Amino acid sequence: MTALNNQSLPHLPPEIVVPAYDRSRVKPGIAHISVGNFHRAHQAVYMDRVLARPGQEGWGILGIGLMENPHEAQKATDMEAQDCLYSLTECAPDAPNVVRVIGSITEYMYAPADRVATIARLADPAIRIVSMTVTEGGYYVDENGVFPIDHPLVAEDLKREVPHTIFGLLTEALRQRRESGAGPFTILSCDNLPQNGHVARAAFLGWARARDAGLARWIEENVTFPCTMVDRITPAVHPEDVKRLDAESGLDDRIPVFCEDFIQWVVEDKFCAGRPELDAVGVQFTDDVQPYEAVKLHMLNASHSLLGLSGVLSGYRFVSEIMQDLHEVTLVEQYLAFDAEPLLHAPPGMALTDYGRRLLRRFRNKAISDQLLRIASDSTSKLAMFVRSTAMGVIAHRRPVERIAFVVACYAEYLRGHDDKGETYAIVEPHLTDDDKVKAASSRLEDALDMTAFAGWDLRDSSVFVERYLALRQSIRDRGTRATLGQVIA
Ligand code: CS2
Repeated sequence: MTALNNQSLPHLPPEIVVPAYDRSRVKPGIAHISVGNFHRAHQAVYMDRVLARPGQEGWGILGIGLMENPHEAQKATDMEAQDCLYSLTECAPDAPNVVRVIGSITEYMYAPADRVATIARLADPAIRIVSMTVTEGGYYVDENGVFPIDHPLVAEDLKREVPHTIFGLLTEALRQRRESGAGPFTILSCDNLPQNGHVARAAFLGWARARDAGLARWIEENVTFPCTMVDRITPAVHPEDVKRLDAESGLDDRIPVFCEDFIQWVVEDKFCAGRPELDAVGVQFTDDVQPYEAVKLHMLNASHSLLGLSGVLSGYRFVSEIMQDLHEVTLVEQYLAFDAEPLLHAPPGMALTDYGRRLLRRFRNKAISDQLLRIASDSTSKLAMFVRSTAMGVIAHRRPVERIAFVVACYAEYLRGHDDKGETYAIVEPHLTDDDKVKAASSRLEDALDMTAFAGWDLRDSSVFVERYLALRQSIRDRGTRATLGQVIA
């Protein structure tokens, strides 16, 4: 096994693709908050392509770990041990896997180790973009676009002199930049949220206003928040995947990542402090990201949620398995054709039916075999982003509520933590409140409609919906998820 670091890089076997540039000349111009697998398989890949272009060496990435936990601390140690290099295995359905070493992250900081130093680094004028992947629930903005300054985590952090949250860290860095004359940086959300730039803006301005109204005004006038649509299926990496990927690559990589071969990034061209030449490496720039993001979230991510929740309950654990089940595939096809697509406007040059067909092909890719539990995780936040507007549209247009009622019922049942066969699984729901837990467990099944996940969906206003939801949820309990699904797609 070959170690992976700057020294070994020139000596790796020729079948491994390595950075086509001199990393020692690269300096960070982007700071990325929360360097998860998705960032490493997506934005870092585009930046790896950019850095191979002349004159772009000021656009390396400074990775920043924000969450204070042993997993994040370990990630920082591993990144350091490997000079921030890692392997990415790209899996096409019909061709051998391609292993690339990605070199675009050139520095890494674990913020909890020294928050003051992290803020100072973000205040350095060399940093011109701060991007982030903090998950769907990481912005705290509610269904009315309001940032809740009385949320316990936010309220606690607002009192700290040196804040811990992303909102505090970036706002303090912006304060220093304003004072030093370094000017603003662009705040670039790379999370799966409708209008992610607007949501990020609401969150950061909400925080700043609560802290310092003058600074908030400066941020409002100077900082830009482009909207983006990001897409690449990137499974979780469990210890057994590390072993498998390393055996395949021959590298002793502690932090390998794997993903599908497809990649897409659509970005609003609104960068207040300059940007790298991403347009030269496949990123689409547009004035209006909304139609792209709506199609992606309401077709791809919503299909994922349908498969994840119903699949886990039916006893499946992998997307490649579930795609062999015609009932599940039909559920997705019907949802796309009858629920999601009629409410969407395709972006120029895109046909929704083709997009849907391509999606199913991507899901069938056996070479990646994504985990359904990864997809189902944090449905508390995800359903609002992926399913809410379709659900409300279907109900408002008085169309059949069958599939919407089914996914709502599946979510409530999934929270019970065991599938049709009685197998238990770990529920990862960081945004589920104690009150949600009580409602999910209540014997009055309609109580679940008042959980956080469904805030603002107005589900109770539709008696047709409520009736179907109650019947399907009861049927999942009595007859099992798969039998109930048979009824839903009939
Ligand atoms: C998935 C996404 O987590 C989820 O719910 O739907 O992570 C999905 O794989 C990516 O958005 C694909 O771009």
